[in-house]
Amino acid sequence: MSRVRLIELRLVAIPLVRPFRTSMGVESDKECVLVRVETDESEGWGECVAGSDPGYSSEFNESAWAVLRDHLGPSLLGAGGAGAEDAERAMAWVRGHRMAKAALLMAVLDAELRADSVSLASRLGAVRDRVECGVSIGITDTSEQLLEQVEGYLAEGYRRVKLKIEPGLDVDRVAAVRGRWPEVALSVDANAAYRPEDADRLRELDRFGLLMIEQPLAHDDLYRHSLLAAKIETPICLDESIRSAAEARAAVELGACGIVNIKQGRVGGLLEAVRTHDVCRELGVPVWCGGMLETGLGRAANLALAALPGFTLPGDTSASSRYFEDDLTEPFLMAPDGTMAVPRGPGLGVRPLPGRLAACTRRIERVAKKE
Ligand code: NPG
Repeated sequence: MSRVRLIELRLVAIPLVRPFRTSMGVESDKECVLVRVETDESEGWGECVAGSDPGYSSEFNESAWAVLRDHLGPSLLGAGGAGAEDAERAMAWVRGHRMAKAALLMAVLDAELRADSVSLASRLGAVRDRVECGVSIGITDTSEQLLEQVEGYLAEGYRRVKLKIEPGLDVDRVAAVRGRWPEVALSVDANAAYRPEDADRLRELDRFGLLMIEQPLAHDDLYRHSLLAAKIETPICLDESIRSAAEARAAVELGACGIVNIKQGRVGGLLEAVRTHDVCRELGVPVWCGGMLETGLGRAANLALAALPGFTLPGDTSASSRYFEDDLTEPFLMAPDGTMAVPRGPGLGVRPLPGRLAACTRRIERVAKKE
């Protein structure tokens, strides 16, 4: 493909159908940075998974904007090569800022693949046309509200339900859901809300036959996850702690987790996500595709990734309607059997709808070339 000659950043905001509460706070709107690149032959779009504050990771929209505008973007515009691997290399000097890198890389891949008429799914090594969908449910005010939501999502066909938990809103909530649906594939996600001293409390979850408990302890504490894993029966899945294929290997070899959540943004992009998948596969560890309340752009990328062979558990790849009245792209629909089609058009296979994009855009800025 030809070189990237223009990079444009765009901040968009879309209301969520219902506020999403986790142990880190509440989100009512989805606000994120989109990246658009132009080459001589093509155009590509990327979505940054950072949120408006540095609660989930140290990155947030304004940090991503700044590093894309002042460092990553100019490095890419000044780089020699033209493909996605070249783009990855051109950005490698910047430490961290993985979500920002991932967004730019997604746009470069989209442009490259559109020019070549190849789908992202094929490029990454997808082996299936449909993926199994799970749904992640935020913390509710009452157990009744939680049961109501679970009931609605199960009626839609979701194949796995994940409940957000935090200390005090955990065992009873899980008991309520398990009591009503003894067979449903159920998991919990703590977003690092527990401390190592909470092991006894977490052990109480063992009786519910959960698929996994996700990220119970601090994001930077692999060692104590490994100690906790020896004390509880529920498999531990790591999310925030895994920022690269190398960290996935370390976590698994240390015994800190038996399952890995892969989010392309968290690990620095789709190529590193594939490498993370490959490492986990080699180590015999199942992976699944996490979600960051993405718009249709990021969702398309997640679906392509989730179609790789090691993704053996349903992902947080829910239908557009679970998040938005109106998505930025044509909506992603889930079939009643709880599966969703992997986009097969060139690149991401979707583009923002011009009217929706205009309505959601808050700010646009072009990246200037370094003098
Ligand atoms: O369906 O995209 C989705 C949401 C899945 O629970 C989900 N995401 O910790 O994994 C997470 C959580 C999250 C969402 C974290 C937004 C931070 C921001």
